[in-house]
Amino acid sequence: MKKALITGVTGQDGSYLAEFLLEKGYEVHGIKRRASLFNTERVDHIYEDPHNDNPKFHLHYGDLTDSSNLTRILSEVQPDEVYNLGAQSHVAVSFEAPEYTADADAMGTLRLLEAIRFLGLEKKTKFYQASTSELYGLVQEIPQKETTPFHPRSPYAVAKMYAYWITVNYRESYGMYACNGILFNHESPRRGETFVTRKITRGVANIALGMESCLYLGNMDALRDWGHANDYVRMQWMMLQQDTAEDFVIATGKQISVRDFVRLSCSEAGISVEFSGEGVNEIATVTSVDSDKAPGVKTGDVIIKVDPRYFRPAEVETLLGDPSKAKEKLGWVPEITVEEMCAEMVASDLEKAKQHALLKKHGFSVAVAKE
Ligand code: NDP
Ligand code: GDR
Repeated sequence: MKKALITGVTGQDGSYLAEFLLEKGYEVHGIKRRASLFNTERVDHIYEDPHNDNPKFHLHYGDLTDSSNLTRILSEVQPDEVYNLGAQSHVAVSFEAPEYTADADAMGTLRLLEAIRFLGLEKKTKFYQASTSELYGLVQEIPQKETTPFHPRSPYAVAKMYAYWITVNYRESYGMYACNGILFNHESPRRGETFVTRKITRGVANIALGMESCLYLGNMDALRDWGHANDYVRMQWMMLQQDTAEDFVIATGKQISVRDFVRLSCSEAGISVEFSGEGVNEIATVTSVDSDKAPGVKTGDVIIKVDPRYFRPAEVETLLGDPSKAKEKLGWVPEITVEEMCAEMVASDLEKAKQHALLKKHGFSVAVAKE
């Protein structure tokens, strides 16, 4: 039985990857951070009581900023595969916490690689690094592929650039099977609530059911190549099953704007909107509504506004990936379209909003968290 160690197992990708590997018959170990509240919601459904016989899913307390902890876990687990998905992964937050972001995202990757080497696991343990389309930043070529030069535009992207190159360096220096998946944005109902797609599907669902009246967003012109996390974790595993380690771009090859993602989400919730105004004055007004689906909204309501606080000091305006190499060499193609993904996310958030609305109706106080 193969053993995998996943950093960031409590995150969006970590939870899908853990499910995927358990289905493949792996013994899966994940690193979770200590928090003052439970933070394992995304993996609770696969949690196994450690008192059970022969559990296949194990959680270890740890942190990418603590090399002694990483070395001990690696030494205990002796994994065949390490998936380094843990990171301070929010681009906007990286401008607020640049040093911590560098520590976790850049140095954390080095700590893991060095622990593998120090423990003499460099010929046994295959290493996957969660690299990102943010490396392309100020894009030098459209679409972006494995050979496109990098120009990172945030402390997050700069930290991830170090992680990218240190992974390449350990491959070249020590013959380690270490590779980078350069993944473009990927989303799901498990996406963190402050990333734009989930912020939109959750906001629109709450607005549809009258739990919120208006959603505030930043740059509506940003263009992204959005795929589904489930398609992308499959590729993370495929990258470690080759004879030789190589880096791959993972993307859909299609892009839409934040504004279009708003339109799609509204339409899934039974709301048609029209955008007017420009820049900070842009708004979306309801032009028609299916009141069975969206009883909390009426024609003429302004449900989207721009708040410059969500603008970034340096923005990545456009990203579009070319996944040809992944298709040709690994036979990988994404199976879920952005429209299908958006429908799944809106349906899931409508379900959550309905639960909140029901509690509210019956007199329970419901606080809806916001950033
Ligand atoms: P999430 O933000 O959902 O998950 C990040 C995970 O990392 C969480 O489990 C988090 O723990 C954990 N983590 C954060 N800081 C530390 C730390 N110091 N030590 C240990 N663990 C830590 O990200 P995604 O699942 O979306 O992304 C997975 C990886 O892929 C990340 O590295 C991200 O940068 C990268 N990536 C993501 C893309 C995307 O579109 N989703 C695209 C390209 C790359 P906790 O739950 O406690 O916060
Ligand atoms: P990104 O994702 O920065 O691409 O990083 P995010 O969803 O945060 O932003 C995408 C684009 O939408 C614009 N935007 C807003 N973003 C947020 N979060 N909130 C808003 O209100 C808002 N309004 C407009 C942003 O400016 C941006 O242009 C994600 C993360 O998962 C990274 O970890 C990963 O590496 C990259 O995707 C690929």
